[in-house]
Amino acid sequence: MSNKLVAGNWKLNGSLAENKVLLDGLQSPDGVEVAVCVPYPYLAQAGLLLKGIALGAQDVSEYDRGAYTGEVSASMLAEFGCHYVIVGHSERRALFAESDAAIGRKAAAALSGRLVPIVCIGETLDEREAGQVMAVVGRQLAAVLDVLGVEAMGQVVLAYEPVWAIGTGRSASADQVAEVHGLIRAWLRDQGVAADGVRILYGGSVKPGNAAELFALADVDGGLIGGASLVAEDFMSICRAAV
Ligand code: G2H
Repeated sequence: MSNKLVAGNWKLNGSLAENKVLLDGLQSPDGVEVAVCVPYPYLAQAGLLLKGIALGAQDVSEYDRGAYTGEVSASMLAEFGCHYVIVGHSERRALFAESDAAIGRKAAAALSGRLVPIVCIGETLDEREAGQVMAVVGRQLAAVLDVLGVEAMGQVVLAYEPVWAIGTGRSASADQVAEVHGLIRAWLRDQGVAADGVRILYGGSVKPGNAAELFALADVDGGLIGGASLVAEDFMSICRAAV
């Protein structure tokens, strides 16, 4: 497996002035790949200021061109220097009614536009308490696999983000993360995907204080970082924990 990947997800945060302070404070430590996924209007600014850090977006259209008001295509993101795009974040699933099938189509559109999709999967607290973690995660993965096929599925990055751990300050425990990441890798292998090459990130209240423990787990290949990616010192501390 290549170096771990630590990706910041700024969500709906930032301004030109705030971004400059944050971006000027980022450097990629040796031995880890760092990315930041910024709101669309800030792609150009981030592209200019980032050095040795990959650029990403937070969503992409399933369409490439045409009468789709408000949409942004993978080829447009690639023109702005994006390498990654987050697809199917739970906030998009829950607040913007994105279906499993649409997320599969977005992942395919990203790959067609030569972007690497970071596909988010994860269960709600009710689903976890009902013992349905892998039923839910497996259903979300299967929808993407259906669209991509086995070979392309090996090219995506996955982010396991239990919904109950997102932005709550309550990360999943190391045992919970280790169990689900292992099950995801086994699921991929069972489908014939080259599972060992798929990066599986953990996301959900990763902070400087818990990053090293989570990144040390066998099937954790990095992290998707929300709130803590908005403070350069915290984000850099998390990135160093992935070396
Ligand atoms: C999960 C994560 C980033 P946070 O959404 O995708 O956010 O680290 O704030 O929980």
